[in-house]
Amino acid sequence: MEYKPLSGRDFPRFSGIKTFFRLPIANINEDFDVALFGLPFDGGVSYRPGARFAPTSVRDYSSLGRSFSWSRGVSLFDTLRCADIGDCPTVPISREQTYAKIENFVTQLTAAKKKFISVGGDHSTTLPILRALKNTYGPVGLIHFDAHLDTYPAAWGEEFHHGSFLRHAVEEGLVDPTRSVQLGLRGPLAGGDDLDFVRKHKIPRFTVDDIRSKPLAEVCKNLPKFPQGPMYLSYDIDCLDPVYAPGTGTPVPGGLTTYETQHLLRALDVKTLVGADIVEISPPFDLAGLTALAGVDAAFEILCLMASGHATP
Ligand SMILES: [Mn+2]
Repeated sequence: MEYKPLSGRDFPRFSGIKTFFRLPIANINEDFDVALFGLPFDGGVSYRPGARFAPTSVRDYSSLGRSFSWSRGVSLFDTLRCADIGDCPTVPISREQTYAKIENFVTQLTAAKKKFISVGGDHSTTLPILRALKNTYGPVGLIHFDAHLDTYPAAWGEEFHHGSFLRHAVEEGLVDPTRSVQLGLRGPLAGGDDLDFVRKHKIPRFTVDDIRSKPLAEVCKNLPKFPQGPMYLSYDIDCLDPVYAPGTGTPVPGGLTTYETQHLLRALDVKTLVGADIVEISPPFDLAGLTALAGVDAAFEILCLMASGHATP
């Protein structure tokens, strides 16, 4: 098996069974490098639901995906063997059972020595992924694209929701804060003390103001480098301005452009990216597929980033 997308020359891009990037469907233990899978769960949202439908929508729009990165000069699917392994099982009415299933699913992937991109799902799904990674790799470094800090306290008496994954990840020792960075943050916040957690743990941050205050090339040059240790990337689509990603649970005006996130992703210097997720795409609130397409674009850039190092931990 070659693990390459179905040719757009033989089968037009609107035809064929919809998998991520028209890749073959595979079992976890087959001989490929990177697994793409869906994570259809939105039981952790605090406002607009719908992210459970994201894997289907992103698969659909990924039929537009191409292989050759012009900026890197790399043919992605010649460098990395990628496959769609279907969806992680979830329980729509139980966050607890879903967390157990996600942790088990990702543990199988790491046991099979596979890197992966998960297409969520709301941001609460990142925590059980990080728990699974800790069992294999120890604490990982985190590259976190988001409008929100995601270090918020319990909501309605519930600790685990889509705005608290990072607080739990740090408190549980799943993430090494000093080997991490947050990008795309912006206000308004609930209160000034929202920043206490990230300040206390010294998590480096690039707000949208930080990114816009200098030429983009200069910002890209000054991003932190991650030359060692296993790294994980979590891409919340709401890092983008709602103009670029209207279909999301908690949109925040004043965000990044797709062009800026492309350049930030290309500028990252990461030796070993073991996994990534793209979360918070809500197709019922999408317009003309813009948000799903932005998710496809992020997936492509993240796969290119994985291909750029492709070191095994
Ligand atoms: Mn988030």
